[in-house]
Amino acid sequence: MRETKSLNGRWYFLLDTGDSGEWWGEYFKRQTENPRFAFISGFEKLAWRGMPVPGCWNIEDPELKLYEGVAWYAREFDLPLEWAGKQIHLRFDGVNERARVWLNDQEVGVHDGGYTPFEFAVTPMVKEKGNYLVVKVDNRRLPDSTVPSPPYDNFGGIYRGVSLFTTGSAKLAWLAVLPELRDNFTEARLTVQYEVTNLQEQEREIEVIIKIVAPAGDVVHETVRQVPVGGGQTVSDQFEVVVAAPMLWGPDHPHLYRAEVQLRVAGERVDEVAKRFGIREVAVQDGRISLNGEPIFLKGVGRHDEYPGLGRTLDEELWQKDFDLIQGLNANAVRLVHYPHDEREIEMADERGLLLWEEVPLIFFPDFANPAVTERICRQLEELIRRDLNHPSVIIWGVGNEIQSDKPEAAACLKTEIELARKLDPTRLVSFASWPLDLEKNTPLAFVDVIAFNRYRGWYDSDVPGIADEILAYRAKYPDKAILVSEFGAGAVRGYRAESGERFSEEYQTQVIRENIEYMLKSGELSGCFIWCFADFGGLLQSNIYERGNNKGLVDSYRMPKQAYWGVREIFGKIS
Ligand code: ADA
Repeated sequence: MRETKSLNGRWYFLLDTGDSGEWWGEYFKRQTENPRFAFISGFEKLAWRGMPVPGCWNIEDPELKLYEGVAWYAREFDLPLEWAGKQIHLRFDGVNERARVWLNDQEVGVHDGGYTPFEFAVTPMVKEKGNYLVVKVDNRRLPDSTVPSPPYDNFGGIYRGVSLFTTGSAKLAWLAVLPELRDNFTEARLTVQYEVTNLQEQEREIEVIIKIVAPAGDVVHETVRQVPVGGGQTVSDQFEVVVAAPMLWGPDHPHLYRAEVQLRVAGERVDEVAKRFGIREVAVQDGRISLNGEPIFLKGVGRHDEYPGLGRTLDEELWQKDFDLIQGLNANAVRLVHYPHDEREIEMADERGLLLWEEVPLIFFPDFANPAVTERICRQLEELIRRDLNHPSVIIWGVGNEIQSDKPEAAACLKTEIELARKLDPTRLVSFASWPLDLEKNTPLAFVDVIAFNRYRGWYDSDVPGIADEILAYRAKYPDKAILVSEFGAGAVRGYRAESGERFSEEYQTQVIRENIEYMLKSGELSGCFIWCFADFGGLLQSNIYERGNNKGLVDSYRMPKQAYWGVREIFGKIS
């Protein structure tokens, strides 16, 4: 019953290198009583230009390739006639990195964090015709920033979709279904959590009808609850459902259940939402990751959400193609680096039975002495977990990458994040991709379920066979935790072939990956490994005569396989 109108397309765009746009806005407003006129004349005076939404400004204009700063987006829109009397909501799927939004000259709200969606209820300020929407986007690295300039590009802009949607007088604001398996997997207890928003001013009783629909389409459970909600308030509620003989989700059988929710007020249907979820158990048992009670070895790659000429604005076809290529490697797992990816990717992984590590953008050397860093990253972690709680493909929350976890302030941030992740989601594993630091000093490892470390033996470091002893050292210190190598690999220029095994040749890349996996497996203690990385990508860190960006991909940036792609396909094919 929700109706949607896309606001994607060509928007007005204006660079604001001096961050003076808000001053100009006030200035134009003083010149006219009519804010729309002020906005339009502002367009003309300031020479706005066009920009696609979704799109990354760094891609659309080569001169903006390295631009980190403020820019303005604006567009006009009318509402469909049949939306009269409905509640209207405005949704952004992703704006990097801070957004401030105005509709018809009224401030709608702000959002901080470049990779998670956000919504605003806009009914009081939206009109049938001639609405103007203005968004200030800022991707500067401010003191509380959690990502450095390298190792990947900071694509700015409204790079994921924008839309309007309708509801009736109440909205299902959120829904999560968390499974717990019992009695040797013959029974699932589902904790159904949800939030309902009353969009009217007076308190009302909202009837919530939730159906659980099995993969084959039969309704296995129905609950009706009466929830009193104050005017304009959001109320959370939860209850439990037992499902007998559940069809478990797994790589070979990605069965998906559905929770169908309907809200009614005085008998009238006011909102309706369906969310898919899976029933499966991921755990660490005897130092190994297990899925539905069976140990599973993660054969994975790290993947950036990036494509030449598109930046982070990929589409359905490209994601499907990437996942085809990844599954063609005989891989069963993907580490989605180094920030929350588009939710559509997660849905595809659910459908394909791929296992995911998702992570927040916390890298290298943020200023952990600044408490805003921990607050910001925790907010982003919470938004990611709330967005993806229902996706069975997600098995690990990654709370950081190569930060100085041997230093007290970074360690404290990780601890806070880990506690938050566990509180929000007791059903998944928590980890972070560590540097290979002194084991005694790397204290946050004590808090994770899965020890994960990035290690480039054969590339930045020597002694490939030493990876086995390194894994055993982690095992000796942490007998019960699972252990993963979260990054390893080597660079290669596609087409640069050298039998003699020179660095940056396709042969050398294949050899480094092959040897690393051989010695990792010799340790006998590993739960999986993620090759760095699936595809070549941009970024300033690596720039030399062989690469501009990072060419450790098994495929190049246009997804053309290198020799290592076929090598890994063979190696992964032999690991059960
Ligand atoms: C780090 C980082 C990756 C990648 C890698 C490399 O481990 O986590 O993002 O840049 O270095 O290729 O050197």
